[in-house]
Amino acid sequence: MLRIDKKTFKHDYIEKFREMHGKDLSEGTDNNRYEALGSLIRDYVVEKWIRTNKCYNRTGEKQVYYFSMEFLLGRLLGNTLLNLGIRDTCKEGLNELGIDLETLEDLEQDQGLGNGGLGRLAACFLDSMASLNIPGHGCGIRYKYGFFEQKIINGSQVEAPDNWLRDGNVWEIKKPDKAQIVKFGGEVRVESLNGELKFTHMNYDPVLAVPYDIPVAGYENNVVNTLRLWSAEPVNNEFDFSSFNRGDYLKAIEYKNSVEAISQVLYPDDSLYEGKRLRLKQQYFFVSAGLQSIIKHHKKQGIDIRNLDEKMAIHINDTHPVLAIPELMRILMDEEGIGWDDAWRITINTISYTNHTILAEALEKWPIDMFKKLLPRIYMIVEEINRRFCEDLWNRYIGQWDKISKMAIISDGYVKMAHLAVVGSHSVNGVAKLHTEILKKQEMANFYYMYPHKFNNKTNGITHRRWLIKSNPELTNLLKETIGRSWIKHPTDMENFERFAEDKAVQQKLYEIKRNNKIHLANIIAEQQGITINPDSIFDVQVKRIHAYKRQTLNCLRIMELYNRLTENPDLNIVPRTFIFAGKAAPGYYLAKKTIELITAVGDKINNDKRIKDKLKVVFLENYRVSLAESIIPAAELSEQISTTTKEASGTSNMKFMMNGAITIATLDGANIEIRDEVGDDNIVIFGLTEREVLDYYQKGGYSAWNTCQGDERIKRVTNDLINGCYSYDREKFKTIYEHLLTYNDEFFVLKDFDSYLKAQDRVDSLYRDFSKWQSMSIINIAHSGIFSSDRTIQEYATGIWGSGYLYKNL
Ligand code: 26Q
Repeated sequence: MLRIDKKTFKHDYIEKFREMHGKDLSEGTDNNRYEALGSLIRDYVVEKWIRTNKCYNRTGEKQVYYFSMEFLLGRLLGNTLLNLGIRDTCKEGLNELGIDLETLEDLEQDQGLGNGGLGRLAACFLDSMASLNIPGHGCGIRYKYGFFEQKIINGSQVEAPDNWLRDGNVWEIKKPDKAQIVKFGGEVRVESLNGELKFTHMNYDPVLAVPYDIPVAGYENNVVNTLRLWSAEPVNNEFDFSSFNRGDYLKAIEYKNSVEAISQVLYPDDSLYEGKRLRLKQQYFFVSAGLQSIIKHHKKQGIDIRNLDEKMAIHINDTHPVLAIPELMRILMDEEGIGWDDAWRITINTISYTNHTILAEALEKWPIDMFKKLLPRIYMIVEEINRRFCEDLWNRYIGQWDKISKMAIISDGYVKMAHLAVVGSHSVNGVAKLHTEILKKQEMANFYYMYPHKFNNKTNGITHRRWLIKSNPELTNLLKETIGRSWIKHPTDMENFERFAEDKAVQQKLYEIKRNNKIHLANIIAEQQGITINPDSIFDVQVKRIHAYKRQTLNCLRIMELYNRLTENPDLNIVPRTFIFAGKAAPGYYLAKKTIELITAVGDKINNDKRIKDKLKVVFLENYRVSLAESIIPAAELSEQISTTTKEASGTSNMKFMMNGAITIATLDGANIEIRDEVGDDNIVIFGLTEREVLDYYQKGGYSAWNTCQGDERIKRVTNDLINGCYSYDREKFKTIYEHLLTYNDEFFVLKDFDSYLKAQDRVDSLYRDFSKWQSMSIINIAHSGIFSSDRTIQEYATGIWGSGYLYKNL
């Protein structure tokens, strides 16, 4: 914990402000004030950072490196203050200076270097590693433009660049002296020297990788770990304008642009995987830079390179950083002179891999030609890994050519990254129990049969520091008042809260807290969208990336059905509801963009229909991001987790909602199953096809969307409403959605689950009418959410995969 008293803080702050802005505090803008505060807090952190690093060097404990293309951190100020244990001091100190801390916190741009779940998971993991005293660091790319900014214009998504660095970034420190060279293209010369092969990479295009370090402070434990993000720059001597003639000058500019393109922008996760050369470049760029710097660091610490696997663990977040496997082999063999077998042992022992999806169309594979040209030496190594692996397969599965070619790393003209990840690592994990079982039984069955010891489950988690303590301070206080503080360091102690499930006073308090959070969100909605919503209606929320498998359409069709019932019978007795949606569609994903248009069109119609007396409101909040999620989730009462069973690997927003007291309506998919197991059937609302039923349809066929529609008047009517002008004068506007559901026999079973979903929603309505029942459900959900803290997840990774952590108790 940082020991700073209010007086010192105020003094430091005033000084910092003057030094930074060359004027007095009273003359500054809020932005000036934010910058000075951020910069001061960074200074505070730096001291602990230096101490932490010295300590790591002194004790030589195993270091964990989490490699990820995405880190979706959101804002850092509030959480850093919280973890340093000085948020209250600063808040009071600023107050005395006439400054509101929250106003300044709201000025910080989100660091949005991720698409969604996978990137946010990486951010939660960094927070948990630091908080659990684990020497764990992030390695990724410093994209100049993060995930695009979403605007809703005339009901449709429009993308704008996310220029998050425009006003600078107080949290990063550029480290030019730690820059690395990454080599692309060219060719490899192979020579035989004293009977050994020597590989020399020639005529390559060099790129300078420059690191920017961001401190990751643990919760009240003095640990500060590092997130290192790499930025691509031209190598200096290649870009000396004065020595170029005109032709070379243009070439030099081209070179500069092509280099800078590497860390220019984050790729959006598209519905269909496309092998874009620039993305492959990004992947090798950060993996190579990261590994080079890690190995140099360890050598400087005097460790024997042959024991590298005892001193570091490298985790790869999905296959995106899988080139870490051949790159580590390259460094060990070509630069350190180690033979293949030893290099392979070190590599396998070092690398572990998490799979985040079973959607076959999302699996990464690269055309051989592209791969070979861009990364000639890495390709040779992958070829050799593949050759040895296939030799193994030939010995095991004599004559089974089909199986061998299915499992090969290189086949059908492609390099298959998931296969490389399984073969080149010692651990492969899924992100929820069901997901891991499906990997073992279906998607990776062949690999599981061969390497059963590699496969394991690590159910995802979320950091309760950001998603409860920081974002829901009133609920945090209620927990402290009722069960004390132990849950903050031991989140499963939240179970003690269950004792209050039937306590009327606590129920009432919980209700009031939720209502305050709802009013706060209602104000944001009024300000942003100009829509007035009723804080006494049920806040029914689905916020996540827009994707067919997540089935926002199911939710939307059900709203349309309810609306039909209400227009026929305006006195229909339902609890008023506000449906809240938010989420981004990949720019090239037509159906997802149409889904947004449908939601906004349904909203326009319903919100302006006087007949239904404000019983329903539909809101689509623009530009979903971490900071917006922090306002939405504490206000939610119903959490929509309605993906087609088997498709959502885990989900993590489901855990955030639960921790904030929302009741979940869900299919038995991903981590929803584990949430159900925790709270019991009475405290969650489950509907829909089971895993078995879904897999049977996929394997044996037999689903007819058309017949399902014909057999249900409600479905007939709502699907017809998509094309009869009900929600748009342009009858073609939602035709794609209609066709996807009916003509193409929707592979996500929206219509099949419709009836069961409606019944589940009716159960929600009647549960909500019973005040005491609803509050007690909410309490039970909160009480059982501790297991979904990413602290639990990280503890499992550390002991089960990385073999790290338990030292550094007393920094
Ligand atoms: C791939 C190729 C080209 C461009 C983009 C991509 C790409 C980028 C991001 C592919 C996938 C992603 C992200 C996937 C993701 O977020 N998956 C989610 O991971 C969460 C954390 O484990 C799970 O909870 C979710 O269920 C899963 O969907």
